[in-house]
Amino acid sequence: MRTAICDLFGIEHPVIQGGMAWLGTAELVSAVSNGGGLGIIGAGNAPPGWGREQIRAARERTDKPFGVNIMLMSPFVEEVIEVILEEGVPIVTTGGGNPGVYISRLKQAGIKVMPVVSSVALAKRLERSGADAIVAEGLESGGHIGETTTMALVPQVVDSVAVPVVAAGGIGDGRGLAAALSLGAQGVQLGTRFVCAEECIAHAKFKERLLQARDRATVVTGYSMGHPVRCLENKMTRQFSAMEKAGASVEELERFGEGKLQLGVLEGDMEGGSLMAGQIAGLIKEVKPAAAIIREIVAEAEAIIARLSYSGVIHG
Ligand code: TUI
Repeated sequence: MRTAICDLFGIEHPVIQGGMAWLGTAELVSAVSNGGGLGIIGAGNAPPGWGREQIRAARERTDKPFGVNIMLMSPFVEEVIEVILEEGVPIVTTGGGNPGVYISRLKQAGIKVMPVVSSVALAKRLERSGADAIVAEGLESGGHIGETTTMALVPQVVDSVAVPVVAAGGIGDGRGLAAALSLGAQGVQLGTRFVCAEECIAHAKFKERLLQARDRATVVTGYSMGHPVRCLENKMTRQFSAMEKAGASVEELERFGEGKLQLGVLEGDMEGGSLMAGQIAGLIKEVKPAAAIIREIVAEAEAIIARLSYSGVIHG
């Protein structure tokens, strides 16, 4: 399947892997890119040396394009950008903040920049700053989220910018891709579904939790800090919510949260760790190779589009 996003990034299918902290490693990224999608290294809060290692390891595993996600709340943003420039990474996505001040530097180096946003206002501002495309991410997503659903946000962003838009949040299969295209998006970004890729280094217990998850498995904590985060509900989210209810300060909450993501997703502590995941977790039924995930999503979307066209739903 070919869309404007495929031409922009030089990829075969308009399926992008979300830049997941600790899980967007060379193994997953190269598998997604080799499968015709776009793999994204998740720089997260990791020190810049980690990102450099992942970039080099991904290069050894694929000749296809891949990108790096800059998490703008990281203390290492400047250093991560230096690494990206030094290593000649062709594509950058951003999350968790406004990347406006960094865009011109990245663009001057010939890098394609695609910020992830959760509002129309920021999408418009970043298009003016030179963004090549925009990911419109709804509150169904895992991790740090905004306040608008994917269904409501995507068409509003599509109508507000001229650059291609990618839909994210609550998308896990070909029905989601077909829906996103119907909303005017040129592609999709998936995180949770790719956690259940064979090549993802997530702890086996986390993958198993995702396979067991139902529609209401996730909760959002962190509203009191102005920094809502969606995770699978567990002891850690219940403790976090209790602390928020008791009026804990932002510093206390930040201290409590430190290191919890690695503890959960890498070390497999299913109750003490943070298990960031989106609402689509309940849809995921098996672990399979990233390339198979992409192939199935695209085939399913193409079949849906053909069926709708044939029955006259689209071309009446
Ligand atoms: O960034 C994400 N999702 C994330 S980042 C993340 S990192 C992390 N968080 C806690 C502990 C450890 C690691 C986990 N999930 N999605 C993209 C996204 N960006 N969603 C919403 C936003 C956003 C929010 C505010 C973008 C811009 C923004 O701007 C505020 C401003 O300054 O205008």
